[in-house]
Amino acid sequence: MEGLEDGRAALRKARGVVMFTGAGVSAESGVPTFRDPTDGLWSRYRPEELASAQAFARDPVLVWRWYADRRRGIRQCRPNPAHTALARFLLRRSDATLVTQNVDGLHQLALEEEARNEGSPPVEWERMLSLHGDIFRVRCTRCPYGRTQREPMGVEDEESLPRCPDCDRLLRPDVVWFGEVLPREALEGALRAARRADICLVVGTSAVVYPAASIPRATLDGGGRLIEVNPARTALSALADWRIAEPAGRALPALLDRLPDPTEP
Ligand code: BJW
Ligand code: ZN
Repeated sequence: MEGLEDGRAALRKARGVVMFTGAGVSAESGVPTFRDPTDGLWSRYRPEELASAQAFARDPVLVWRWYADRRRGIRQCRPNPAHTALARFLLRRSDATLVTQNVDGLHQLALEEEARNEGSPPVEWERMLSLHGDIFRVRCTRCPYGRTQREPMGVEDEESLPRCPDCDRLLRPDVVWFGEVLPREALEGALRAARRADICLVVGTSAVVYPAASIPRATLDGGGRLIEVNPARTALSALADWRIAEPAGRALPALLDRLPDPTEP
């Protein structure tokens, strides 16, 4: 794997590592990406046509059916070797931060499982940051009501749309749509960690959606370097110091496993 040995050497020496992930890290778990070609049910829509408040206002049944389908699919999915390698690295390296754009919860699941296997305490919240929300949470479109809801939802028509138990308005997925602001503390924490990091490891993202895509750029601005893991070239490839053009589930265990912790004597 080209870039692998140099990438490992750079990670071994680095102080401060940010791992920035997108949909590609979950592809080998069976979660569809947003912009790779597919022939699935939803392939004729672009994400902008479904993931926005305007789309929801226009056709809440269509948007909720998309989310209900995705929730059903993701519920069957398990973390893959890429999630596990990232979780182990995060547990072993106190100078590492994981920043994800994904809403599928698979990083969190892998982290819980690895922490349990290794008998480690959970990582501090500021080292596992989700920028685009959680597909298994719902919140009210009007009042502060919100909760985690993992059970399947059957959405067929207007009448079956989920409604707020407090004010009866429509509930929506607790995710960040186009035109909406990202959770402030998570975005600020991610940018702060990225500016300080020697290395940003970018995995499975097309890096076209902002402000998330400014995270690897913050590492470059701070004088750090990029490692990209992605079978396809992206908006960031020309800026990467090392590129590993392989699926994440193959590349990440080879890149991250058994790296000594430079912060330990
Ligand atoms: C593999 C693999 C394997 C496959 N291994 N790899 C600056 C410039 C231009 C535009 C803007 C800008 N700033 C803001 C904007 C507007 C907009 C934006 O960025 N638009 C661009 C698309 C043009 N941004 C926003 O609106 C954001 N909000 C905002 O800016 O607020 C401020 C504001 C408020 C009010 C007015 C004005 C400004 C919000 C963006 C929210 C994005 N939300 C979504 C949906 C989340 C909920 C849900 O899941 O439904 O987030 S869209 C979708 O894209 C989702 C993803 O997190 C995000 C990124 O996608 P990702 O993860 O990169 O996936 P793909 O499919 O694109 O790529 C997959 C990659 O994996 C590919 O490269 C494959 O090759 C690779 N791969 N298999 C490794 N096995
Ligand atoms: Zn409400």
